[in-house]
Amino acid sequence: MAQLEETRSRFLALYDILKHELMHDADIKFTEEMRLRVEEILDYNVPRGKLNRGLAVIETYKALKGDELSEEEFFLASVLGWCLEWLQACLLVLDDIMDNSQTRRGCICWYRRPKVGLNAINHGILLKTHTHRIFRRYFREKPYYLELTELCDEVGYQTSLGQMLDLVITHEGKNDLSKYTMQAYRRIVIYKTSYYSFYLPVACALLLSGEELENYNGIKEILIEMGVYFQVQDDYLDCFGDPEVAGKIGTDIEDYKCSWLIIQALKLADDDKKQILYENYGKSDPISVKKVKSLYQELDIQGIFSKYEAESYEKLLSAIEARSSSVMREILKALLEKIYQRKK
Ligand code: DMA
Ligand code: MG
Ligand code: MG
Ligand code: MG
Repeated sequence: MAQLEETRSRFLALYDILKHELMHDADIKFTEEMRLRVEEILDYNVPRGKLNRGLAVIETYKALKGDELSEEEFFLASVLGWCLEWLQACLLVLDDIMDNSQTRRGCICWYRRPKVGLNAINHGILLKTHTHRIFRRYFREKPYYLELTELCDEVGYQTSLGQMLDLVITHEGKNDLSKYTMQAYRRIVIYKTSYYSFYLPVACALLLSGEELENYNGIKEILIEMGVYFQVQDDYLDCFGDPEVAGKIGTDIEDYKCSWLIIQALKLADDDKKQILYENYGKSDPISVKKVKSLYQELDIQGIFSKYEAESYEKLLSAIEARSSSVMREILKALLEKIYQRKK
């Protein structure tokens, strides 16, 4: 644990360097005002999260090397880790606008800040372009540069499609809640969450180690399933988590989201209860939201989630144990342990 804390603080220290470089980019004629604005956008949105994805690049790379990293290796893995955190910042800034969210990481959402509003759309794009800029600066000469940029483009594309699906099905669900099936759900969350949250950090570490991604398709499947489990937890916490701990106030019921919880509730509800769901799901008034939550409680959705959580954990663990490489088993287990029974 102490080692992880040390990694985290070394990782955090590099944030300031990357930020400074972006703010003093010789190719751009920055004014002091521009610099300050960029700094404000970055400080608010990039380094204040759990940093799971960024740290996963370093931890995975370390495990693949089987040895302590040199200064140079740690630095490069951290730069790559920060690129994933920059990407995450971009996705969250935009996601909060689309989901009409109130808070993120314990503070008001960026787009709700004074003088931000829909400028946040451009800030999201800016954050994404920063990742390209950092890549170019640090990885251009590396043999894996092309693969790395193509990987990130691919995963960015998949995530956008996932977000598109998330919003499209929400629209369809408004007319017909029966569109909310586990099959539809899996498609959405694999695209919107699994690829960028679980596959991407590990794939980045593999490329950094000089590995070919095509040799790791079995690992990819496990990471995708881990992402599904992670998003089910996210949906659970949206309704039953503590906003103080999670740092965000749930909006899934109000937003008519195809959440894991509503899918389970629809499966269990009799006609009367279904009627209540049809009448109250997707409404923003607190009474309707409360009715949906009470119904979840009546149907013991919390109990069903606990069972799902235990089963998913066991399933993932046995898929991991079945891998032949002990290094890969350790990497995957570490990722799973980090999210098992998470509260934020
Ligand atoms: C998150 O889905 C997906 C992306 C790509 C950010 P979500 O809206 O459930 O996330 P959150 O609960 O963090 O707003
Ligand atoms: Mg959201
Ligand atoms: Mg969303
Ligand atoms: Mg959510």
